[in-house]
Amino acid sequence: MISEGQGPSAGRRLSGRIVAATHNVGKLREIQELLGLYRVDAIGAGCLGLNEPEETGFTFSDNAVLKAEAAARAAGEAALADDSGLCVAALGGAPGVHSARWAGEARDFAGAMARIEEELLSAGAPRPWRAHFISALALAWPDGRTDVFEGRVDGELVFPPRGSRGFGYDPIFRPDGHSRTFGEMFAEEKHGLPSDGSLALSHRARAFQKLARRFLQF
Ligand code: ITT
Repeated sequence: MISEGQGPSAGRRLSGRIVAATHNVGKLREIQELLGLYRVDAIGAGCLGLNEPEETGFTFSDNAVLKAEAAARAAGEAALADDSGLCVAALGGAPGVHSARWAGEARDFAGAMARIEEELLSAGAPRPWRAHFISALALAWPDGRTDVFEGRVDGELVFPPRGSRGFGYDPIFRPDGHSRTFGEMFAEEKHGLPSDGSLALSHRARAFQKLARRFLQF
């Protein structure tokens, strides 16, 4: 049963440890940082020897659910998956759910970022080049229930890429209201989680805030 962040959840709390259903080390680090704030440990799917399921969904949520449920079934414990990507307005939302695929087997994100710039230039897209990141977090419980939370952050693309922090497309994404790219920010700045509960910065931290409100406590 999939719940879009609503419905009966009385008494459910995440604590102790959870499987992070990802093989992406940059993402795993961010998930560990976010859950660590609540003293929950996240163990990567790779460390447990879990396979990477094929991402056959058409939406971020579909793929997040597919990954979380496969890991929860295989591990017999709660699993959290993130499906995310960069959507470029002038490219009709590409690379979107294909963000990882644009970097190929070699995970060549320099090449993927260069391809985005080339496609924008050859389309004659007027600047600023608007884009957003989306993160869908799916939390699959061992009893078959799955909860999904989405976060989004809007901004502009900058070329050449700036900064070497973060991962993936971070060096070309400058979130609205900021002068630096995600690639130039330290992890805490990219998460941008305020202590007063107001809106976080990154797409992943925004999705995580919704999850935390439901299932985590200090
Ligand atoms: P898993 O499926 O194992 O989690 P993946 O890298 O294949 O790893 P996705 O299918 O969700 O993950 O692909 C999302 C891609 O979008 C990811 O590889 C990054 O390149 C990019 N991306 C997502 N979030 C990002 C972020 O916060 N900063 C930079 N790039 C990001």
